[in-house]
Amino acid sequence: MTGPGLYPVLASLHGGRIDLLMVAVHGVIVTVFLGWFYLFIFILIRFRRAAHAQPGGARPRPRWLYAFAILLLVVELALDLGFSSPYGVAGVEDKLKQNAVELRVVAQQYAWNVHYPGADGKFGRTDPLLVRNGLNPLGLVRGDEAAKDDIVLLNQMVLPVDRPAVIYLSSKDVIHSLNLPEFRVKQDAIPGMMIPVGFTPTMTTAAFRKLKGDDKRDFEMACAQLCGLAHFNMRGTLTVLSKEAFAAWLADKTPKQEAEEYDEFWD
Ligand SMILES: [Cu+2]
Repeated sequence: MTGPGLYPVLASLHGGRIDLLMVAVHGVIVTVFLGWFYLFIFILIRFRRAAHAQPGGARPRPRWLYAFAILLLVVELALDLGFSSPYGVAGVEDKLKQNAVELRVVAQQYAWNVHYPGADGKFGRTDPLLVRNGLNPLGLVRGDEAAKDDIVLLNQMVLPVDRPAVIYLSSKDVIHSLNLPEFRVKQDAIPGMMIPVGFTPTMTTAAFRKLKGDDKRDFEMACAQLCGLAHFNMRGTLTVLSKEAFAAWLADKTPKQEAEEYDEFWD
């Protein structure tokens, strides 16, 4: 299923099922297409003009033909309803119960802002009036007690391996889409909405690099929704660390460091 060239490397718990779904959907679509196509060809030949020169009058109407058409309709309806159930959102509740890492990702033209609640596990208050590209891209109220230890990163997401993660996805301006191909995660970021996305990384960046034979390779965090002129440039990296390394990284990040990184990017 994840052979070379067919799919990206698989690095999440649920990803195998997404890959299977892709194959299943295409299989079903081909079957339904062939069904309708067969019916079309059959009707062309069976009811051709030479055989039925006069319109009206008694015409052969085989029962099986109706049954066949109804069967196709039922299959399609079942697929439409079945595949449109919001699986991704339903999975989030479970993940939160399993001590998930929670983070916010706020998209904007053209960057990903990644917000960790810090040691207290509480996201600090934000105020749109405080938003400044550079020093305070999310408008974090630094005086707020919950905001003091919050970490805000630019185009960089860091997660621990084998632990569920829940991302609360939103956007500051237009519709973007968070795409993590190796994790089979793709979710639109919509202004005015906070959309939770849950998944569990199963491969560290170190293991990924080894697999690819490239010690600079990173998991990509890309925008999958054409969102403006620099859409192509809206990309970052997702680093997956061992649980211990993640804890150490989190403890090490201070608000001051990240402020300097921001200034460089927006200059
Ligand atoms: Cu975008």
